[in-house]
Amino acid sequence: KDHSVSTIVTDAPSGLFQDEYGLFIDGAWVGSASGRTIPLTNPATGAHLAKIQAGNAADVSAAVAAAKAAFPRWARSRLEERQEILLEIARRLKARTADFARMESANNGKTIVEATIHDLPEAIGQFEYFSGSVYALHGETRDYPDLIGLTHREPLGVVAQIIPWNVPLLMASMKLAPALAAGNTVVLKPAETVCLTVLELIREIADLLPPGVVNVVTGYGQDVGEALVAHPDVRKVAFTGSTATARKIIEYAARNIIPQTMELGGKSASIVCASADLDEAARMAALSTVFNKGEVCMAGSRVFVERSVHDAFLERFVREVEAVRIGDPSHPETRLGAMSSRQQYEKVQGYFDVALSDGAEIALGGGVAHVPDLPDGLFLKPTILAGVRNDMRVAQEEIFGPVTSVIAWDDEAAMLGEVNDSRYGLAGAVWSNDIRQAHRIAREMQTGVVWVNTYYNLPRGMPVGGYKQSGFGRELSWDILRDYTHTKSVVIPL
Ligand code: TXE
Repeated sequence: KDHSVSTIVTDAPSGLFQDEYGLFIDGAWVGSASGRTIPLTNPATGAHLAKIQAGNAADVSAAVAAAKAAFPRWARSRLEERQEILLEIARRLKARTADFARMESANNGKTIVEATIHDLPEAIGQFEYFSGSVYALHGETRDYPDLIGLTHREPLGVVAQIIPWNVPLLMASMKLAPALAAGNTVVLKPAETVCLTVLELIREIADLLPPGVVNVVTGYGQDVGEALVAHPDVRKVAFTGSTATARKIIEYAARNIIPQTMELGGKSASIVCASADLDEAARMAALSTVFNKGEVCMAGSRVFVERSVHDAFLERFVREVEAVRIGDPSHPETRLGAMSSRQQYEKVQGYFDVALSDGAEIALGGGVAHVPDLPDGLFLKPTILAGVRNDMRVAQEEIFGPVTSVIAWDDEAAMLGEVNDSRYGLAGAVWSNDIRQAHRIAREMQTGVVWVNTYYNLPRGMPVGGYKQSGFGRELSWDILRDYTHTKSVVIPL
C-alpha cells in the first residue's frame, strides 16, 4: 500500500540566510585558511542552499587563541551578565522561530512541523534553563572544629564542542548554553552537511557576546577534529555523534588528558507487555519510527513484544505507520521528510538487504519513496521489520533511519537479557499496566533513560546520557555543569 505523499513544493526559503558563511573567530566572520568551501543542500529537493568554509588546523589555532584570550574576562563576568545574554539569545530565537524552523527543515529534510514544535522550543528552552543555572554554580562551606573548608566552582577554559547534523540547532544550544553559563569559552565545530541554523544562530547573537567567547570553525571532521581536540590550550571536549568517531576523539583527548562528554549512538528497546495499551504503544512506536526520519540517537528501533499480543500489536503498528504522509518537508501536512544526506540515505537502504538476508521479513516499507515533483529528494518509506532476532545485524547496529525491528518474546528474564545484549544503552521504554512489572523492567534496563508507557517524553531538566558505548556524561540538565567546571577545595585553619 502506498503512503499519501505531499507534493507541493515550496521554494527553499530565500532572503533568510546568506549565500556564503565565513568562520566565526574572535567576533568576526573570516574566510578559511584553505580558501575551500563546502556546499549545503536541501535533501528534499537537491537545491543548493549556501556555501560554508572548509576549515583546517590553521583556522582551529586562530579560534582557540581567540577563545583563550577571551576566557579570563568571561570567566569573571557578572552572573547577571551571563544570565541576561542567555535569556536574550532565547528571546531572539523565539522571535524568529518560523524563520529558523524553515531553515532547519530546508537543510536537514525534517518536517516543518517537527522543526516548529520540537527543535525550536527545545533549543530556546536550553538557553532559558541554563540562564537560571548561573546562580547554582556556587561552592560549599564545610565546617571542622579547627578549620573551614571551602569549595569553589571554576570554569575550565576553552571548550571544544563537536556536533552532528540530525538536530543541529538544538545540539548547538544544548552544548553552548551550559558551557557559557559556567563561564567557559567555546570553539564549536558543526557538521559539514547540516549547519545552516547553527551559523544563523551565531549571526543572530554575535553582537551579544564579547569577541572570542564563542567561535565556530566549520569543516570536515578529519581536517578540524584532531587539531581542535588535541590542541594544548583546549581544556575539555563535548561530542555528539557516532561511536566510531568518538573513539578517535577520545584518542585525541588522551594526548593532553582532557575530560570528555560523549553522547553517542543507540539501539533503544521498547518493551511491550501483554497488559499494555496496545493502541498507545503502537502509536508511539510509529512516532519513534518516523520522528526526524529515525535520525535520532534515542529512537526506539527495537520493539520487543510479548508473543500473546504480538500479532495484535504488529497489525496496529503497521496501520499507524501506513497512515504517515511522506514528502515535501515544508508542507504542513507532511509527517516524514527527507534523509539528511546521501550517505545516510544509502546507509539505511543497505539495511533492507541485510534484514532479508538475515531472515527478517519486511512487514512494511523497505525501499525508496518516490515523491512526484521531488525526484531528487532523499525519501525512504518508513519500514517495519518483523520476525527479527536480537542477534541479527538490524537489531544490533544503529541504522539511524525510519526503520524499526519487531522481536517477539515469551519469558521476561530472557527478554531482558536480549534487551541488554546491546553495545548501546541510551534509552528505552516499557509498556505495561502492571505497575510492579513496569518498575521491575525499568530497573533492569541498562540505559540512561527509561520511559514507562510513553516515549520521547522529556520534561526540561531531566538528564540524558548513555550507558556502555552510548557514551558518558548527562546533558539537558544541571548535572552537566559539573562537567564544565572544576571543583577547588580551599582549607583554612582557624
Ligand atoms: O557521524 P560522525 P556521521 C551515528 C548514526 C549515523 C552514523 C554516522 O548511526 O548513521 O553515526 O554519521 C565530526 N574528529 N550518529 O558519519 O562522524 C563530523 O564532522 C572530530 C549518531 O555523520 O560522528 C560531525 O561534526 N570530529 C549521532 C560530527 O563529528 C569528527 C548523531 C558527527 O559526525 C571527526 C550523528 C574526527 N575525526 C551520527 N570525524 C547521535 N548520537 O545522535 C567526524 N567528525
